[in-house]
Amino acid sequence: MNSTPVMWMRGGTSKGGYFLASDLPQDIAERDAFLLAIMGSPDPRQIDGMGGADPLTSKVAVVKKSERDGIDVDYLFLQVFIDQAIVTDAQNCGNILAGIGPFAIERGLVAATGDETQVAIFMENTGQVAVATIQTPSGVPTYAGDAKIDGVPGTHAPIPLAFRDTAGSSCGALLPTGNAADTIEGVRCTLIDNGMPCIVMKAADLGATGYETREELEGEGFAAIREKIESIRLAAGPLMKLGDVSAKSIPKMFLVAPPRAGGAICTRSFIPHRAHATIGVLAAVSVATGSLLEGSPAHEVATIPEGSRKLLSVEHPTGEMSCVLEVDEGGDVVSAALLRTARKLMDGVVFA
Ligand code: NQM
Repeated sequence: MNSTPVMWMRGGTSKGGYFLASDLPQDIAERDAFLLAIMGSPDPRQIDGMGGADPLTSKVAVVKKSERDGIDVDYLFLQVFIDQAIVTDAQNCGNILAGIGPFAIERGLVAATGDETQVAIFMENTGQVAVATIQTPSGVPTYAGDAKIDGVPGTHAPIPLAFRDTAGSSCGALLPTGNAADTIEGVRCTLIDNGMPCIVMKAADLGATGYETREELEGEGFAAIREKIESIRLAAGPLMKLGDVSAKSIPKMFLVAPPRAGGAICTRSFIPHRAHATIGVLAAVSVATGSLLEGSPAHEVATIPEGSRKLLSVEHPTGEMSCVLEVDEGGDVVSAALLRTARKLMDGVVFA
């Protein structure tokens, strides 16, 4: 296969190619070879392809009409590595998820139902469901609007995302070790999965402030801390029931610190080797959930609002992401809601 239809979209603070499943090779090895070629991987600059030499812009969504009860479309997320010939479905992506509803309507998989259209999306990577609400004032998605998300210039149409029962998406349990805190390589960590497997540590315990810029996190001065973070990640993989994670993009690594812009907690994340410019969606849900757990490192630095419906502003390098968590009587998080935006950038044909 040499070319195929694609829509290139920004989803939240990420960007990638959105394909109909029927437009890609059904054989997985063939599909992955095609996706590596169109992105220009492996090559640190991805100069011969569409990828932006950043894990946040080397992403793919594969979408099809769903045959599941009550579900509109099935969404498979694929991370295309930049400098290695790896395409992985081992992680989900809540930012790219923001573009799935508009893409599904644009491609005729879902009919618009009025000014707003709800799209129920089965996330194939983790077997869970998200509901996106898309603005469809004249029967087609509109991307223009007043919603602002940090990390994206300007304002766009709001796309609220709602999740239920995301605990244990990849690790089988919210806390795969059963503990709010474990000590790995001498550092207290929470190993948690409320939609995205994450390891949460206090920045101070690693000799960081937790307020560094993305450039500082990726700079020479942070190399020793990055090395320590990677050895914690490799040790934690099997404890999180993820096996050998040396060639996987999970778990994601978080340094947390007290909020300093009126939020609930301040975060810096590695995904897992490059620093995130903002924060992942399901990663934010997982870290926010971790901050509610007594005895966790995140709880020690977080400012948690009262009540069963908690608005947690998760600070990140370029602003914040607001997560609304619903907590049941036992203190367990049962649902999460976040605001994203998306934008159609290009609709055409891509060449391998
Ligand atoms: O955690 C990047 C992103 C993500 C993931 C990554 C995400 C999520 O921001 O749901 O959105 O962690 O690789 O696109």
